[in-house]
Amino acid sequence: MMKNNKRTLITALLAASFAFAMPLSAFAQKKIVLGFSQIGAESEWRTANTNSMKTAAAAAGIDLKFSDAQQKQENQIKALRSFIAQKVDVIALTPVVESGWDTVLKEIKDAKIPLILVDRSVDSKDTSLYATHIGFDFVEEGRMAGRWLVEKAKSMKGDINVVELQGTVGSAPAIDRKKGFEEAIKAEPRIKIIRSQTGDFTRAKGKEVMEAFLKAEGKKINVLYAHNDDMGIGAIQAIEEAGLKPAKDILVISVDGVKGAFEAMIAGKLNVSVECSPLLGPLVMSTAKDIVAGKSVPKDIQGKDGVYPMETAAKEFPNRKY
Ligand code: GYE
Repeated sequence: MMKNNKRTLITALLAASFAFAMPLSAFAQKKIVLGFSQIGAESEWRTANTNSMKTAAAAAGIDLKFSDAQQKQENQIKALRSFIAQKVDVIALTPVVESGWDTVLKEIKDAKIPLILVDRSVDSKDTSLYATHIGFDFVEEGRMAGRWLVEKAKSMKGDINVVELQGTVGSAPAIDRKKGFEEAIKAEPRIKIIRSQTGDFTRAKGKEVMEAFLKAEGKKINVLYAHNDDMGIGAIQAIEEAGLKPAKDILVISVDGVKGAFEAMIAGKLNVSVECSPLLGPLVMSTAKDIVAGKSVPKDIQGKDGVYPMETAAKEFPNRKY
Protein backbone atom coordinates (compact mmCIF):
# COMPACT_ATOMS: atom_id res chain seq x y z
CA MET A 1 0.00 0.00 0.00
CA MET A 2 2.74 2.45 1.07
CA LYS A 3 4.75 1.48 -1.98
CA ASN A 4 1.83 2.12 -4.28
CA ASN A 5 1.20 5.53 -2.83
CA LYS A 6 4.83 6.49 -3.28
CA ARG A 7 4.70 5.42 -6.93
CA THR A 8 1.57 7.47 -7.54
CA LEU A 9 3.21 10.47 -5.94
CA ILE A 10 6.35 10.14 -8.06
CA THR A 11 4.28 9.75 -11.25
CA ALA A 12 2.25 12.81 -10.35
CA LEU A 13 5.38 14.83 -9.64
CA LEU A 14 6.94 13.76 -12.91
CA ALA A 15 3.81 14.67 -14.83
CA ALA A 16 3.65 18.04 -13.13
CA SER A 17 7.28 18.85 -13.85
CA PHE A 18 6.74 17.97 -17.52
CA ALA A 19 3.70 20.20 -17.62
CA PHE A 20 5.76 23.08 -16.26
CA ALA A 21 8.88 22.35 -18.25
CA MET A 22 7.16 22.25 -21.62
CA PRO A 23 5.80 25.79 -21.75
CA LEU A 24 8.94 27.10 -20.04
CA SER A 25 11.25 25.74 -22.71
CA ALA A 26 8.87 26.91 -25.42
CA PHE A 27 9.02 30.38 -23.82
CA ALA A 28 12.83 30.35 -23.67
CA GLN A 29 12.97 29.65 -27.36
CA LYS A 30 10.66 32.49 -28.35
CA LYS A 31 12.67 35.21 -30.09
CA ILE A 32 12.50 38.69 -28.62
CA VAL A 33 10.98 41.09 -31.15
CA LEU A 34 12.57 44.55 -31.02
CA GLY A 35 11.09 47.43 -33.01
CA PHE A 36 13.74 50.05 -33.79
CA SER A 37 12.90 53.50 -35.12
CA GLN A 38 16.10 54.88 -36.63
CA ILE A 39 16.47 58.48 -37.84
CA GLY A 40 17.81 57.86 -41.34
CA ALA A 41 21.22 57.73 -43.00
CA GLU A 42 22.47 61.31 -42.76
CA SER A 43 26.06 60.56 -41.83
CA GLU A 44 28.86 57.99 -41.70
CA TRP A 45 28.15 57.77 -37.96
CA ARG A 46 24.49 56.89 -38.55
CA THR A 47 25.35 54.17 -41.08
CA ALA A 48 27.81 52.62 -38.64
CA ASN A 49 25.16 52.80 -35.91
CA THR A 50 22.55 51.05 -38.07
CA ASN A 51 25.04 48.33 -38.99
CA SER A 52 25.95 47.86 -35.34
CA MET A 53 22.27 47.46 -34.37
CA LYS A 54 21.56 44.98 -37.17
CA THR A 55 24.67 42.86 -36.58
CA ALA A 56 24.22 42.80 -32.81
CA ALA A 57 20.53 41.81 -33.13
CA ALA A 58 21.42 38.89 -35.40
CA ALA A 59 24.20 37.78 -33.05
CA ALA A 60 21.88 37.98 -30.02
CA GLY A 61 19.08 36.07 -31.77
CA ILE A 62 16.78 39.09 -31.58
CA ASP A 63 14.22 39.70 -34.30
CA LEU A 64 14.83 43.35 -35.28
CA LYS A 65 12.05 45.29 -36.97
CA PHE A 66 13.95 48.19 -38.50
CA SER A 67 12.28 51.39 -39.60
CA ASP A 68 14.08 54.32 -41.30
CA ALA A 69 12.35 57.67 -40.67
CA GLN A 70 14.13 59.70 -43.35
CA GLN A 71 14.81 62.46 -40.78
CA LYS A 72 11.09 63.02 -40.07
CA GLN A 73 9.61 62.90 -36.58
CA GLU A 74 6.15 62.14 -38.03
CA ASN A 75 7.56 59.00 -39.66
CA GLN A 76 9.03 57.95 -36.32
CA ILE A 77 5.68 58.44 -34.57
CA LYS A 78 3.99 56.30 -37.26
CA ALA A 79 6.62 53.57 -36.83
CA LEU A 80 6.17 53.59 -33.05
CA ARG A 81 2.40 53.21 -33.38
CA SER A 82 2.88 50.34 -35.79
CA PHE A 83 5.24 48.64 -33.28
CA ILE A 84 2.49 48.99 -30.64
CA ALA A 85 -0.06 47.45 -33.02
CA GLN A 86 2.33 44.56 -33.75
CA LYS A 87 2.77 44.03 -29.99
CA VAL A 88 6.57 43.90 -30.18
CA ASP A 89 8.39 42.95 -26.96
CA VAL A 90 10.64 46.01 -26.74
CA ILE A 91 10.91 49.31 -28.63
CA ALA A 92 14.14 51.18 -29.33
CA LEU A 93 13.91 54.81 -30.43
CA THR A 94 16.55 57.27 -31.60
CA PRO A 95 14.54 60.50 -31.54
CA VAL A 96 15.51 62.88 -34.35
CA VAL A 97 14.61 65.91 -32.19
CA GLU A 98 14.20 66.28 -28.42
CA SER A 99 10.65 67.64 -28.16
CA GLY A 100 7.15 66.45 -28.98
CA TRP A 101 7.27 62.83 -27.84
CA ASP A 102 5.08 62.75 -24.74
CA THR A 103 1.84 61.57 -26.38
CA VAL A 104 3.28 58.62 -28.28
CA LEU A 105 5.59 57.65 -25.41
CA LYS A 106 2.52 57.52 -23.16
CA GLU A 107 0.84 55.21 -25.70
CA ILE A 108 3.88 52.90 -25.54
CA LYS A 109 3.77 52.93 -21.76
CA ASP A 110 0.03 52.19 -21.71
CA ALA A 111 0.68 49.23 -24.04
CA LYS A 112 3.22 48.03 -21.42
CA ILE A 113 6.04 47.85 -23.97
CA PRO A 114 9.43 48.79 -22.49
CA LEU A 115 11.20 51.60 -24.35
CA ILE A 116 14.95 52.04 -24.81
CA LEU A 117 16.14 55.46 -26.00
CA VAL A 118 19.25 54.98 -28.12
CA ASP A 119 21.91 57.67 -28.75
CA ARG A 120 19.75 60.85 -28.70
CA SER A 121 17.34 61.65 -25.91
CA VAL A 122 13.97 63.34 -25.40
CA ASP A 123 13.12 66.35 -23.23
CA SER A 124 10.10 64.66 -21.58
CA LYS A 125 9.81 65.57 -17.91
CA ASP A 126 8.27 62.19 -17.07
CA THR A 127 11.21 59.79 -17.12
CA SER A 128 8.93 56.83 -16.35
CA LEU A 129 8.02 56.96 -20.05
CA TYR A 130 11.18 55.02 -20.89
CA ALA A 131 13.12 52.18 -19.28
CA THR A 132 16.58 53.51 -20.05
CA HIS A 133 18.64 55.84 -22.24
CA ILE A 134 21.77 54.39 -23.81
CA GLY A 135 23.69 57.38 -25.13
CA PHE A 136 26.29 60.05 -24.61
CA ASP A 137 27.03 63.23 -22.75
CA PHE A 138 26.83 65.54 -25.77
CA VAL A 139 27.48 68.62 -23.61
CA GLU A 140 30.77 67.09 -22.49
CA GLU A 141 31.67 66.36 -26.13
CA GLY A 142 31.14 70.06 -26.91
CA ARG A 143 33.31 70.96 -23.93
CA MET A 144 36.07 68.63 -25.14
CA ALA A 145 36.04 70.37 -28.53
CA GLY A 146 36.09 73.78 -26.83
CA ARG A 147 38.88 72.85 -24.44
CA TRP A 148 41.02 71.69 -27.35
CA LEU A 149 40.63 75.14 -28.93
CA VAL A 150 41.34 77.00 -25.68
CA GLU A 151 44.59 75.05 -25.41
CA LYS A 152 45.45 75.69 -29.07
CA ALA A 153 44.71 79.42 -28.61
CA LYS A 154 47.79 79.71 -26.41
CA SER A 155 49.92 79.55 -29.57
CA MET A 156 47.66 81.90 -31.57
CA LYS A 157 47.66 85.69 -31.70
CA GLY A 158 44.75 88.16 -31.70
CA ASP A 159 41.04 87.42 -32.03
CA ILE A 160 40.04 83.87 -32.84
CA ASN A 161 36.93 83.90 -35.00
CA VAL A 162 34.93 80.71 -35.10
CA VAL A 163 32.21 79.66 -37.52
CA GLU A 164 29.95 76.88 -36.31
CA LEU A 165 28.09 74.23 -38.29
CA GLN A 166 25.25 73.00 -36.13
CA GLY A 167 23.59 69.61 -36.39
CA THR A 168 19.89 69.04 -37.05
CA VAL A 169 17.82 71.86 -35.52
CA GLY A 170 16.20 70.75 -32.26
CA SER A 171 18.28 67.55 -31.95
CA ALA A 172 19.95 66.72 -28.66
CA PRO A 173 23.52 66.57 -30.07
CA ALA A 174 23.12 69.95 -31.83
CA ILE A 175 21.73 71.67 -28.74
CA ASP A 176 24.22 70.10 -26.33
CA ARG A 177 27.38 70.24 -28.44
CA LYS A 178 26.75 73.96 -28.94
CA LYS A 179 26.17 74.48 -25.24
CA GLY A 180 29.27 72.58 -24.13
CA PHE A 181 31.52 74.32 -26.65
CA GLU A 182 30.25 77.79 -25.68
CA GLU A 183 30.82 76.96 -22.04
CA ALA A 184 34.42 75.82 -22.58
CA ILE A 185 35.53 78.72 -24.79
CA LYS A 186 34.54 81.21 -22.07
CA ALA A 187 37.97 80.43 -20.63
CA GLU A 188 39.54 82.39 -23.53
CA PRO A 189 37.76 85.70 -24.31
CA ARG A 190 39.60 86.06 -27.64
CA ILE A 191 37.57 83.14 -29.01
CA LYS A 192 34.32 84.35 -30.58
CA ILE A 193 31.64 82.55 -32.57
CA ILE A 194 30.98 84.92 -35.47
CA ARG A 195 28.51 82.75 -37.42
CA SER A 196 26.48 79.69 -36.58
CA GLN A 197 24.07 77.81 -38.80
CA THR A 198 22.73 74.31 -39.28
CA GLY A 199 24.23 71.93 -41.81
CA ASP A 200 21.80 69.11 -40.92
CA PHE A 201 24.65 66.71 -40.06
CA THR A 202 25.30 66.07 -43.79
CA ARG A 203 28.36 66.55 -45.99
CA ALA A 204 26.45 68.33 -48.76
CA LYS A 205 24.86 70.86 -46.42
CA GLY A 206 28.11 71.32 -44.50
CA LYS A 207 29.86 72.27 -47.73
CA GLU A 208 27.06 74.58 -48.84
CA VAL A 209 26.88 76.47 -45.55
CA MET A 210 30.68 76.76 -45.31
CA GLU A 211 30.69 78.30 -48.80
CA ALA A 212 28.23 80.91 -47.54
CA PHE A 213 30.35 81.53 -44.41
CA LEU A 214 33.45 82.01 -46.57
CA LYS A 215 31.62 84.37 -48.89
CA ALA A 216 30.42 86.48 -45.98
CA GLU A 217 33.50 86.46 -43.74
CA GLY A 218 36.39 85.36 -45.98
CA LYS A 219 39.78 85.46 -44.30
CA LYS A 220 38.32 86.62 -41.00
CA ILE A 221 37.50 82.98 -40.25
CA ASN A 222 40.16 81.28 -38.10
CA VAL A 223 38.32 78.17 -36.94
CA LEU A 224 35.49 75.90 -38.03
CA TYR A 225 33.63 73.94 -35.36
CA ALA A 226 31.34 71.31 -36.93
CA HIS A 227 28.93 69.28 -34.79
CA ASN A 228 29.85 66.17 -36.79
CA ASP A 229 32.63 64.89 -39.03
CA ASP A 230 30.51 64.73 -42.17
CA MET A 231 29.77 68.46 -42.09
CA GLY A 232 33.44 69.08 -41.28
CA ILE A 233 34.52 67.02 -44.29
CA GLY A 234 32.06 68.85 -46.57
CA ALA A 235 33.36 72.17 -45.23
CA ILE A 236 36.99 71.11 -45.86
CA GLN A 237 36.10 70.82 -49.55
CA ALA A 238 34.61 74.33 -49.50
CA ILE A 239 37.74 75.69 -47.80
CA GLU A 240 39.99 74.09 -50.41
CA GLU A 241 37.83 75.31 -53.26
CA ALA A 242 38.15 78.82 -51.82
CA GLY A 243 41.93 78.45 -52.20
CA LEU A 244 42.61 78.10 -48.47
CA LYS A 245 44.32 75.33 -46.51
CA PRO A 246 42.08 73.45 -44.08
CA ALA A 247 43.68 72.75 -40.66
CA LYS A 248 46.22 75.55 -41.36
CA ASP A 249 44.52 78.73 -42.62
CA ILE A 250 41.32 77.60 -40.94
CA LEU A 251 41.50 75.14 -38.04
CA VAL A 252 38.89 72.40 -38.29
CA ILE A 253 37.29 70.75 -35.24
CA SER A 254 34.54 68.14 -35.51
CA VAL A 255 32.82 65.37 -33.57
CA ASP A 256 32.24 61.60 -34.12
CA GLY A 257 35.63 60.03 -34.87
CA VAL A 258 34.50 58.22 -38.02
CA LYS A 259 36.91 56.72 -40.57
CA GLY A 260 36.50 59.69 -42.92
CA ALA A 261 37.68 61.99 -40.14
CA PHE A 262 40.75 59.86 -39.45
CA GLU A 263 41.59 59.90 -43.16
CA ALA A 264 41.21 63.68 -43.22
CA MET A 265 43.44 64.01 -40.13
CA ILE A 266 46.10 61.76 -41.67
CA ALA A 267 45.94 63.91 -44.82
CA GLY A 268 46.55 66.96 -42.60
CA LYS A 269 43.18 68.57 -43.27
CA LEU A 270 41.32 68.12 -39.97
CA ASN A 271 42.82 69.14 -36.63
CA VAL A 272 40.80 67.13 -34.15
CA SER A 273 37.79 64.87 -33.89
CA VAL A 274 35.96 64.20 -30.64
CA GLU A 275 34.91 60.57 -30.54
CA CYS A 276 31.33 59.46 -29.99
CA SER A 277 31.21 55.73 -30.71
CA PRO A 278 28.17 54.60 -32.78
CA LEU A 279 28.74 50.93 -31.89
CA LEU A 280 25.84 50.76 -29.45
CA GLY A 281 24.24 47.60 -30.87
CA PRO A 282 25.61 44.99 -28.41
CA LEU A 283 24.70 47.18 -25.40
CA VAL A 284 21.18 47.76 -26.71
CA MET A 285 20.62 44.04 -27.32
CA SER A 286 21.90 42.91 -23.92
CA THR A 287 19.80 45.61 -22.25
CA ALA A 288 16.69 44.51 -24.19
CA LYS A 289 17.27 40.93 -22.98
CA ASP A 290 17.71 42.07 -19.38
CA ILE A 291 14.49 44.08 -19.52
CA VAL A 292 12.50 41.16 -20.99
CA ALA A 293 13.97 38.89 -18.29
CA GLY A 294 12.62 41.30 -15.68
CA LYS A 295 16.03 42.49 -14.48
CA SER A 296 16.32 46.12 -13.47
CA VAL A 297 18.57 48.26 -15.69
CA PRO A 298 20.22 51.64 -15.00
CA LYS A 299 18.26 54.67 -16.22
CA ASP A 300 21.24 56.10 -18.07
CA ILE A 301 23.95 54.03 -19.78
CA GLN A 302 26.94 55.83 -21.31
CA GLY A 303 28.62 55.06 -24.63
CA LYS A 304 32.29 55.71 -25.41
CA ASP A 305 33.72 59.24 -25.85
CA GLY A 306 37.27 60.53 -26.37
CA VAL A 307 39.42 63.13 -28.16
CA TYR A 308 41.63 62.35 -31.16
CA PRO A 309 43.92 65.15 -32.29
CA MET A 310 45.47 64.86 -35.76
CA GLU A 311 48.89 63.99 -34.26
CA THR A 312 47.51 60.69 -32.94
CA ALA A 313 45.44 59.77 -36.02
CA ALA A 314 47.92 57.62 -37.96
CA LYS A 315 48.76 55.55 -34.88
CA GLU A 316 45.10 55.07 -33.93
CA PHE A 317 43.76 54.38 -37.42
CA PRO A 318 44.41 50.59 -37.48
CA ASN A 319 42.41 50.23 -34.23
CA ARG A 320 39.33 52.03 -35.54
CA LYS A 321 36.20 49.89 -35.91
CA TYR A 322 33.99 52.42 -37.73
O1 GYE B 1 27.10 62.83 -34.21
C1 GYE B 1 25.90 62.58 -36.23
C2 GYE B 1 24.65 61.86 -36.50
O2 GYE B 1 23.11 61.55 -32.75
C3 GYE B 1 25.33 61.30 -32.02
O3 GYE B 1 23.88 62.03 -35.32
C4 GYE B 1 24.41 61.30 -33.16
C5 GYE B 1 24.76 62.25 -34.27
C6 GYE B 1 26.14 62.10 -34.86
O4 GYE B 1 24.04 62.19 -37.64
O5 GYE B 1 26.89 62.28 -37.15
